[in-house]
Amino acid sequence: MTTMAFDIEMIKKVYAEMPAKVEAARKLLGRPLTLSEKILFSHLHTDQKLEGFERGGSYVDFAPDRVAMQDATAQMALLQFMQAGRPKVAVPSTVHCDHLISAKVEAKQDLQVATTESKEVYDFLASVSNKYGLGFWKPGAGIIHQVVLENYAFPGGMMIGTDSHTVNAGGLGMLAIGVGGADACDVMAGLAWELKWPKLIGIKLKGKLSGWTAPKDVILKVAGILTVKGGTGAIVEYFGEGATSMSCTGKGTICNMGAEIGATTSTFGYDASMSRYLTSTGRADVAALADGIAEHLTADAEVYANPTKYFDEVIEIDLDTLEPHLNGPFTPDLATPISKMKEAAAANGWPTKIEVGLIGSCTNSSYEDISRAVSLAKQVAQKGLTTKAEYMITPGSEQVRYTIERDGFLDVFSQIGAKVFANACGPCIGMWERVGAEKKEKNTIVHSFNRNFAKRADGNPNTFAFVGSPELVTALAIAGDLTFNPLTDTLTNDKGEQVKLDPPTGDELPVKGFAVEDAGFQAPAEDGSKVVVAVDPASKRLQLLDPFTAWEGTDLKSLRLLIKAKGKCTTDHISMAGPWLKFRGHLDNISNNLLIGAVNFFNEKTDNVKSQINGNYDTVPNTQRAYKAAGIGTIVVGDENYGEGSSREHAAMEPRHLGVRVVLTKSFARIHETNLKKQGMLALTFADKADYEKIQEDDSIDVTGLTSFAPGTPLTLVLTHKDGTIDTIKANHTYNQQQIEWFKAGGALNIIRKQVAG
Ligand code: MIC
Ligand code: SF4
Repeated sequence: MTTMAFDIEMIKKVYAEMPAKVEAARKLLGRPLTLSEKILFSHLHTDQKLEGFERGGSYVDFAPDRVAMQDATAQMALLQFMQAGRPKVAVPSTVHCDHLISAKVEAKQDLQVATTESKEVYDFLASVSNKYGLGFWKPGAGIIHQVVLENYAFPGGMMIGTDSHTVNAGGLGMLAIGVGGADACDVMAGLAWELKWPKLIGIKLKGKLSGWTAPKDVILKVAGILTVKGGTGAIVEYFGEGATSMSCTGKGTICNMGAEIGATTSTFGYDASMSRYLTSTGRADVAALADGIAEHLTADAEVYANPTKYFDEVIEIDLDTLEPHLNGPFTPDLATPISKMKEAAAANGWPTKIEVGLIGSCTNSSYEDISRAVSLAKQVAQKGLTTKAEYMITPGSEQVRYTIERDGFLDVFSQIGAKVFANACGPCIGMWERVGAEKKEKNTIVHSFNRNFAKRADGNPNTFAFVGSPELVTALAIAGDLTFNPLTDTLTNDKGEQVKLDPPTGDELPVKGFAVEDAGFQAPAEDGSKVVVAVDPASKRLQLLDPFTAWEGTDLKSLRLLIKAKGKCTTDHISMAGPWLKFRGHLDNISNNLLIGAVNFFNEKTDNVKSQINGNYDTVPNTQRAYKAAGIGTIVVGDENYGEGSSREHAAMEPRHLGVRVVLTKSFARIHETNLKKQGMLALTFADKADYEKIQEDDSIDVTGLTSFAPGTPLTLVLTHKDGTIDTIKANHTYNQQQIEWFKAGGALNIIRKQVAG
């Protein structure tokens, strides 16, 4: 464990400048400030003028303090960074190897397989890190967001990360925001990072958590209230007695899963729980610095006393009465309190036998989580029970894994037949070699992860996945029954008696402190100029990037409809993970998964669309490749919240690479919309959502108004239908002047390249 925090000088500088910046903003606005505003205002880029920015309106340039990337997105981010022509990253940055490790047998063996299979990619990431001055966390070190929380996050800081769950660091009072690799590339290259000034949602946590209710239940409840798009464009700031009485890692869980409501990020004000966590993870120095400016690391008192005056929306949740929840299946916002599960499962025909319970992941693998789950696992032997479902654990970091092994928790889990997988994403991202999944049987699993979109964990579209706290998942795995309510129901033990599980208990932090032998960190070379980064031109996994072509300078004529996607179309539907993760560094190869999960509106099938070249139905990638070969541009049409979920910019680069010109939807998820713009695509929304119905399968579509493309001016789409009739519709966009330049140049990277060359 480190005895001094990484990048302490940078933290000192942020703290030294923060009070004056906060004061200037308070003076300008003439009112008390929320925590989110304090952090935003104290991270304006030096070229950004201080103004009273319009929430949900102004585009503002920021200077984040650090960048984090995980292996599945870092490849593309760093391939782009290598084109920027800089010798070193401009801000502290790290790479974390966590997404490419399969969960099959057990940690050690699985890790060995991964390091062999993905050697080329790991070597690439390690050498790029070494060359350009990035910290490198080896496979097995842990999941990015846990490692960041344990080592890098600090109250009042601002960071970006190429993963939607970067927001986890809000648990330590940061503004941590998920972005695509192109955004990370900008910041690492020393450029400003642009974000629309967010709206602010305040969530007051009344009362205190107790018994079966866990931090996870707060965010499961919030997701039920706000839905998967209710947080779009907003920062969520939590406060109240329930917030300060909760552990720092519990706050992390809440912020982490805030990605599932589309929020830009979530955060909590600095408090004693954060100080305890910093100290326990070897950063007493950061805690001391934070204590020194504590008043600036939380909102002004008037804000939390009168939240409706300062937030755009305020939600109150009473933790004293909050029930444990299960969210799902197939979407993280379908929230059911455990007491209602029996009814809900019966009404919806959800299979109630639980096959597998899985705990861990980046959002729920803290020492506290594990210790509370262990308190339930212990009761299995004590009360003469048997665990009915399979049970699996993916620890979030080597530090946590080592410590829970030392403290005997892994032994307890092994007594209930648990499998411990590598400290990695594993089943959460479809890297789960689940026996029998290929049979596509209808079945139910429960897990403490974030996402439960169709096919996500095991590739089986008939797996009904429900999200719950690690405690509830453990109780349900013991019972083997989705409708079991541990608060009221009993289980039959080996003597035939009816027994109840005692509510979970645990330790917020290890009493004996954290320990670890090899945390898995590799520091970069002081001078990386001599380090050579080699990419084999014959590689199937890595491919250097060619610049995309610039806009041709005219309106787009006779685009063909590639697909009109029906209903939910997440980034998992657009660019599936799991088996495809291995191609994340090779744009052409990964493009073979383009939109294979999206449902075609016209035949309700996935990966089956009509080609207007020959009238035949084929897969989406084949059809699009044929259009590309014929030089025909295409358009993708989508429903609400298109591109929900991940930050993976592959979901924007693949259509760009294969010749899609426009993505037209009812609405977008934030990160995906930015990713499309960055890659030089047109991301448009229906001015009238009902026009979605006007798009027909054989349409030829013109996009006009591009020669006078300007902020705030809608574009016009002319739909020529097969029978010769024409519909003219309006499409809105959110491009500002700079983003229009990206479109014209054929992508933001082309502009950076030019700046470097010139
Ligand atoms: C996810 O949870 O969906 C992922 C996999 O971590 C993604 C990143 C990726 O696709 O590589 C995310 O959340 O951004
Ligand atoms: Fe990994 Fe899952 Fe967390 Fe994404 S949500 S970073 S896949 S553990």
